[in-house]
Amino acid sequence: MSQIKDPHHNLSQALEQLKNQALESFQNSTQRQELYDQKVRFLGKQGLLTDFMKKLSGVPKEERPKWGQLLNQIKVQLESRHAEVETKLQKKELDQKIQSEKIDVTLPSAGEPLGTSHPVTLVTREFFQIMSRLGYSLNMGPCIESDHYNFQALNIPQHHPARDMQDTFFVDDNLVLRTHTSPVWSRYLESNKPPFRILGTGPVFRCDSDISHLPHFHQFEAALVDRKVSMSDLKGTISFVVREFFGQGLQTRFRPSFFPFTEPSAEVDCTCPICHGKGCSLCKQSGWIEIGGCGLIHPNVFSEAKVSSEEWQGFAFGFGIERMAIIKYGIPDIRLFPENDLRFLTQFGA
Ligand code: 2U9
Repeated sequence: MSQIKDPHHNLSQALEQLKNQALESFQNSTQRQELYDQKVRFLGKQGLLTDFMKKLSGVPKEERPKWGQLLNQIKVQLESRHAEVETKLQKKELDQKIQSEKIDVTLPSAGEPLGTSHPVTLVTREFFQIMSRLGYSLNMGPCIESDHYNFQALNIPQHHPARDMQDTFFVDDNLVLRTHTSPVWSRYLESNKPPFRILGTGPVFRCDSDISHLPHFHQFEAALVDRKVSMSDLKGTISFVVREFFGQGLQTRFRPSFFPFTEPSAEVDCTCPICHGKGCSLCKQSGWIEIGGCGLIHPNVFSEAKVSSEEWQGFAFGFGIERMAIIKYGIPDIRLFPENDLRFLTQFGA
């Protein structure tokens, strides 16, 4: 202010005071809002510095540029202090935020609930474990299967009435969604030499849906091919598997039946694992429950795969996985399986 001489001494004193007051207000602001209010108060369009400029109308014309320059310097000085304090307050705010949101990464997690295995997986796994102890190994095949492997190679030629029994989903004239896991067999027989013991399992598809049927369900099949295989080998194996799976002491019985790929064929019942033969709602008071089908492999299946049925015989049996789970776990409705409702799924083992 030394360059401003009297007679405007009062004016320059007032300006100095205004500047110091503004610097102090900025400096003392503890919140960004407070700082902003002070900026408006001093530097705003209707602020004290603008007011001051208006007072310069009383200053002689030749001195006005000096005053203009001085006011500008003060404005720059105030803006720079304001920016400094604002940066400081911003940092303080950020530090406070970081402090309040601080996460202790060393704390133990709240924990995610563990998933459980689907009952279809549990049953498949258990059958697999039982059968692998008897020397069987698993073979997989495609879900979209050719007419040849799904039907023809299993003694179900064109126009055979058994094709109607299977409620097939057709992909095109030659491809179907496999209606059973037996095509695994027709493929295996073609390129492997007996003797062997093989399992086939996985999803199968049938155009059928009601309280006891799903259009997409799972089968588990086993077949053994060797010399001098008889029905008694088959019955012994199934009885063993049923007892291992449902519990010791259960009886099995075989009712004559028909499947195109086995001859003779039988349906398999076991004493109801719930009431042990006394009669209950699951077995419809009969004491017996149907669990699957079986038979000795039909000679036509062997000849389709160019295997001599004179030299080799075999047995095969199949279970519906969902049906096994319904019986074992007392599941009331087959439609629960594909729904993926956690209230259902979490009732089963890990
Ligand atoms: C070959 C020859 C024969 C597999 C067999 C059954 C009987 C059977 C059903 C049980 C319930 C299917 O899910 S289900 O509806 N399966 O009744 N399956 S014999 O027979 C074969 C397999 C392969 C080479």
